[in-house]
Amino acid sequence: MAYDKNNIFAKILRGEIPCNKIYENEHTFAFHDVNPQTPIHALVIPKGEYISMIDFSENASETEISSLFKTVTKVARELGVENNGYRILSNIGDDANQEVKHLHIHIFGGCNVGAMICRR
Ligand code: DGP
Repeated sequence: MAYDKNNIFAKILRGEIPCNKIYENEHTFAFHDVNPQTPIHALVIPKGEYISMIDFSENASETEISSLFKTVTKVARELGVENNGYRILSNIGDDANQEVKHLHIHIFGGCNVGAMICRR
């Protein structure tokens, strides 16, 4: 599958769609999820064109990879969820119902986020 430059997060990165930005640096961008599932629900994405964690881990530079994970930790701290805890999650592909085909890591917090997997 080729990266779709018109996915919603690519448009956010280009400033074509507004978002509630939390933080950015050379390689990463963080913003609030438009449809929060918990009191704190943030998204951290690489600025590079990576579809999922598979693409990212195989093709991103070491700097991009470390930057993404350091940003997750930084954003969680800035949002005040570090002490009580939070969950990070990344949906990869169809069985995970990945809606936006640009790698993103969800940060859920601000409450007890419940069981690890909700089976339906
Ligand atoms: P996933 O199912 O893991 O691909 O989650 C995609 C998330 O992206 C979902 O929680 C809603 C969020 N989202 C979709 N469109 C927008 C948008 O335009 N702005 C923001 N901030 N979040 C969005």
